[in-house]
Amino acid sequence: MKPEQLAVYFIMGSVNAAGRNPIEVLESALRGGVTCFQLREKGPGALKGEALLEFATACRDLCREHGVGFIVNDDVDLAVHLGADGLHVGQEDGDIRKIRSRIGGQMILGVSAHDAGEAGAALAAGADYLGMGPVYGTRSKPDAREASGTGLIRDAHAAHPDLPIVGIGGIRADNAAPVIRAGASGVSVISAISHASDPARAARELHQAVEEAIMEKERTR
Ligand code: FQP
Ligand code: MG
Repeated sequence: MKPEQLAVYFIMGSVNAAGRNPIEVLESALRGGVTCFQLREKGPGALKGEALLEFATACRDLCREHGVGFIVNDDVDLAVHLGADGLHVGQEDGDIRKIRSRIGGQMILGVSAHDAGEAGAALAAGADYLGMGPVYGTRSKPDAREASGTGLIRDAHAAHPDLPIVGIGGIRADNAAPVIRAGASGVSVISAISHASDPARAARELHQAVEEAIMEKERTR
């Protein structure tokens, strides 16, 4: 995968849209310039069965229209069924090698990692990118670990410079730059876009912050 795809990585499920139509929130985020989307249908009120399939299909089609990667969280069967561009799994979601063999070599595989050891193991098992965090505090994931800051990204990037990393957890436009400086290719957000009064604008501001940080990094290299 191209690391640029991770620049502004939006994650959302139907329950994250702050009472609005989630498809409209996604549409707005895509218009604002998110570079990747993960469907994470999870928590109280999450869609299941036919309703999930219908919602997921609408998300996939919208992402396709905008030429943005569509990644499914956790659900291998759903990812395969929809012909998603990718799948994201965490350390508790099963054996990464087995998952890689189920989705085949073409589909993007993202893996959550919390230290350089998990990063190396994920790479060896076939991960295309890592999600690392929570960088700052988060309220979007009740079972999230303690905020880790940018140090873990720095360590994992130093150990595996060719493995793209996206930072996650409490990231907004005004605190995104240190994540990029630490070596991440992008930032991943749920609430910074899905709860924003203007999701397109929130996406645009994140995009600008990430682009500026990347250019700064290239200048000082
Ligand atoms: N990083 C990313 C990404 N996406 C995620 N969903 C996670 C980390 C968290 O399995 P996990 O993955 O630890 O928890 P959950 O399945 O509840 O999300 F890199 F894509 F930003
Ligand atoms: Mg998971």
